[in-house]
Amino acid sequence: MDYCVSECVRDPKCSSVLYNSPSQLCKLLRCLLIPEYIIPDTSENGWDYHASENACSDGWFRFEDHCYFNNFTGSKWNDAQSVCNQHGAYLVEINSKYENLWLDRELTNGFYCGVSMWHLFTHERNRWIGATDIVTEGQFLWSFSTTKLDFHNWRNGEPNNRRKEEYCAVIMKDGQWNDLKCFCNQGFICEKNLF
Ligand SMILES: [Ca+2]
Ligand SMILES: [Ca+2]
Repeated sequence: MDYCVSECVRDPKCSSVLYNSPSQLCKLLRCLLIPEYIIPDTSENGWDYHASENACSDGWFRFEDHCYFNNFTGSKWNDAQSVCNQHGAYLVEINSKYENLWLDRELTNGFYCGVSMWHLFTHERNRWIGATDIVTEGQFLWSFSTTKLDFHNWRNGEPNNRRKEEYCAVIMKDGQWNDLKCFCNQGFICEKNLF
């Protein structure tokens, strides 16, 4: 277990570990497991669990120095922003292809700590992100930072402002972005600083 924990300390993306003493298998995880998400196999088959001190709080995923929360159930874009604010966070602002890739792999494809969580999905796999052009059509801004997009990953032909009523952006299940009507219900991703 000590070896496993020190591996986690060395890895900036590691938040917790699962260690199996019979097989000496060590799994580094990118978030803290919350009890109801721990897969049934783990504790029963000799797996020990250890949480890092430099981890995001329960249910939040760590990527570099930020923590992310994945909402499955769906809200309007404004309500999603409010929920994030209540947690001291904001709708995710995706600043690089690495952040986009990580979000796609960890949060939009149904994995939690690298474990498939499809059974928990109650909503389609779009996630609201913090980009909107509600202020000036065609000029997307990050709503929390009020800055122009420093990175984008629009799907071909997007943003298309379909029917002239699409002002809020989602990241889709393939990691590409689309603009949608802000008042439709979508899942969303909150982001905040780890430290
Ligand atoms: Ca970010
Ligand atoms: Ca669109």
